Amino acid sequence: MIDSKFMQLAADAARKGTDTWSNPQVGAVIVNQHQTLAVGYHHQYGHRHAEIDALSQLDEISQAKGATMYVTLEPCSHYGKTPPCAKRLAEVGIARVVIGQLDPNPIVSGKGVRILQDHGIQVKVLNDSLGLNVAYNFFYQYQRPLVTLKYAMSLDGKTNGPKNERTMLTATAAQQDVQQLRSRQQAILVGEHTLSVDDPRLTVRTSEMVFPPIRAVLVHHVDEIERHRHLLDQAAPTWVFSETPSTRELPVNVQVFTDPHWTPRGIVQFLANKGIQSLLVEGGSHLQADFIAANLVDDVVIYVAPKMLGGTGLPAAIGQSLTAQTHFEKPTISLLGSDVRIQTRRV
Ligand code: AOF
Ligand code: ZN
Repeated sequence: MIDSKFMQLAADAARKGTDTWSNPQVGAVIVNQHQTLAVGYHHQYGHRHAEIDALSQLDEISQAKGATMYVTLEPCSHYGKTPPCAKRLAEVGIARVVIGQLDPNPIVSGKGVRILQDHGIQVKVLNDSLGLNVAYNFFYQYQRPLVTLKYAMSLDGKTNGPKNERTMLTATAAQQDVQQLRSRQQAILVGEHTLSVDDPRLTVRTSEMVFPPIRAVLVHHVDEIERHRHLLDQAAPTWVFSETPSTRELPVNVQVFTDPHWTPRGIVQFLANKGIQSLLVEGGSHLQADFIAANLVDDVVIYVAPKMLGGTGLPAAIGQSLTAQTHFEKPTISLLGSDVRIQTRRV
């Protein structure tokens, strides 16, 4: 009971790390005699780990002696960008470590706990679901990014008006929510039709990110990108999945990956090899349908705007038929202004 209370505090701290890229969000709390002495978290990719951040919040490092650390993820055992946290906790005399979940990353997994125990530290693993690092956990379990499908539609199921022009369906609150959703992704993918109709910027504009999601676009010919100059700016990396190689020099943040037959599975496998843990598929309808048909949709976030478009507007996810229905969990539904947000995960 007491343990889960302090773990919640650590989890709340973890969520403050909004720019951790492929690293997990981790929080740590140092407690002695039921008193919280320090709270820390992993602020940004490449920065110190949560445990070290918490230690640095102590008035005196000697306060760590005999204390309990609550940490949402197993302390690391490896010399990475920083030395192993498990060793540091032993050095400063932490007596007990309560861990939210074991680290699925094979460079750590179980080894952190062993170091702690070898140094006589008492270890307890709660295995409570803290809801942290969903994509990180998924990536190490399935060796591919977690794919989220997102679209906004009208009450009559259309994503665009009949004239093939950009149709703003949702209002401010839902648009802000999309920014949040984007900020939690490592890559955002759109197809050529969406590029030409919506000309999306594919950036996070609500917060400054050092590691913004990669803007990934699937096009027939690489030159298509030239018509969307903002994708060539420095705001984020741009990865172009094209059938043809580039014939001219592109800015350094733009990379072209050529394959005459890119498929959803091919793209997902390619991203997995690059260590990408999360992918948001934003559109359009045909690309979404291809991901559904390939059974590559893990999460969906759908916004329904209280409007009718009628006529011949493009419906959501239209394309190949499925051989079997894909089932999703009971959805979470919320109201954002006048728009309905539906989120669910594959069963
Ligand atoms: C973090 N933050 O607070 C903890 C992590 O690339 P490195 O050297 O920073 O190591 C990243 C790995 O360290 C990560 O995959 C996870 O296994 C472990 N723990 N990482 O970024 C933290 N505690
Ligand atoms: Zn560490």
